[in-house]
Amino acid sequence: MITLIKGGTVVSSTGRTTADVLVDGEKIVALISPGASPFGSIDADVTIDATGKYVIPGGVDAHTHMQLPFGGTNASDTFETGTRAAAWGGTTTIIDFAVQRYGERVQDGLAHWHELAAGNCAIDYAFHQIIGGVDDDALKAMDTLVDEGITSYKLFMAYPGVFYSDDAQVLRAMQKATDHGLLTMMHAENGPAIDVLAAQLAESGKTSPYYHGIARAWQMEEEATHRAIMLADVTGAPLYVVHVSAKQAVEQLAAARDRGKNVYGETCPQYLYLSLEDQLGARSEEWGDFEGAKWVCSTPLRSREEGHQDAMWQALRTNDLQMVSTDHCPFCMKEQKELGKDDFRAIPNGIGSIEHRVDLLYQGVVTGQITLERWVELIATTPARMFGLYGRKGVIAPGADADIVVYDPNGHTSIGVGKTHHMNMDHSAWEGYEIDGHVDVVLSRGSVVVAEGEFKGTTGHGSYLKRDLSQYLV
Ligand code: DUC
Ligand code: ZN
Ligand code: ZN
Repeated sequence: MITLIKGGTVVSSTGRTTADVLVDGEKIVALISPGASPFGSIDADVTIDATGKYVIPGGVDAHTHMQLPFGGTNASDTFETGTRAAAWGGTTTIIDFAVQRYGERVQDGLAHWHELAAGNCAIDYAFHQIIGGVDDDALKAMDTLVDEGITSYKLFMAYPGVFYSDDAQVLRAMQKATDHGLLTMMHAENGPAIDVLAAQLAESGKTSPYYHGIARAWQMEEEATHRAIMLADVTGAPLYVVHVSAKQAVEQLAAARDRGKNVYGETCPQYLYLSLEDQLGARSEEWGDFEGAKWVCSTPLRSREEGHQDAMWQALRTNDLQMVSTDHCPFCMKEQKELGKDDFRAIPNGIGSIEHRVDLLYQGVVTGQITLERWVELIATTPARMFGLYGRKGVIAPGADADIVVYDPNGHTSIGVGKTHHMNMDHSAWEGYEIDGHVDVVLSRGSVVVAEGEFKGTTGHGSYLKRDLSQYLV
């Protein structure tokens, strides 16, 4: 089956060009300059007119949590609903987190994650491994992760009693990671200190969602980021800090990078657009000031007055942060977020954004915060390179998988007013956002999965991707 995407502006992380993109089956086979086809006229089975539009590699969201067990419930998107929503939003690959908790075997956690995902995904998927209980057995299991196609794993310096690793455990895991070229991903917040602050706030009657962010002060993120960098340095492990939200944490990463350390960081749309002040002011008829629960996530939203959001944009420009993932971890307000109605500590942590990441980041192009090329780099190319998928994903080039988005810069997308999104949530954290731009057509391995305002994909089309080592190892 031959597909031709005609007349668009093909945008890569390094430039843009007017070209037709020729797809044979699941692969891109050529980029053809206008009037320069070496194949003569092409008799395509499917022709997609991209005139006036951008043709970009499908988004790679390297941080999602489908069905994550958290706070006595599970993230509300399944692999089926979450990957379908991803496709709607121009994301064609996710890297989700297989879970191991203390006392569980890593192999069992991973096998369970394969069971949840296999046959249910609309787009391709890969896994990182959460190691939520570093013990001898878990360390031994890390020896075989690369063979499973899992070349990165996540530790938590937060959530004591759930996923938490103390410094000794972090150190031992990082030592093991250096043996195998695994990339260490770190949730960098000082969990034990946060839990004390959170308990003190709750005991003094400060129980609304806003206090989640007060307890998880930026100092807790800066301190843990610094500690993670030092532990990584001592072990020689490369480090990737997830969901960076505090400008002081970025300063720690930038300072380490300036010293030549192999450290990286991502931020998420919520830390670019939403603030602690927004959360304090959130009210609705249905939920009163509990409305702010829709924005309870960790790391938390930060103060706009303190300039954290501007600092995240700046770091994306200066490459002190290298990419943008969602940390997609949706919970409904009813029966899920409302578990913490009387105590913010019981609100399941997470925001659903998988459908909106490509659009939300494109607003950075519209407002002049980032270039068109940097947009592609942040949402597709660097995630693919960082997590061992580049060549197949993250690029429009001969030999790559035909994961392609036709993006209309003159289109418009209204988010979340009523049920306008496709994530399995009863609300949207992005309600009211008006987007300049629109995801028009999405291809996943050569198959059209979104076009003409319709989902045309199939559950089960998505394949498991065994990943190579990160290209950022030195
Ligand atoms: N942060 C969240 O907001 N949700 C899931 C886990 C995490 O670290
Ligand atoms: Zn985390
Ligand atoms: Zn996460």
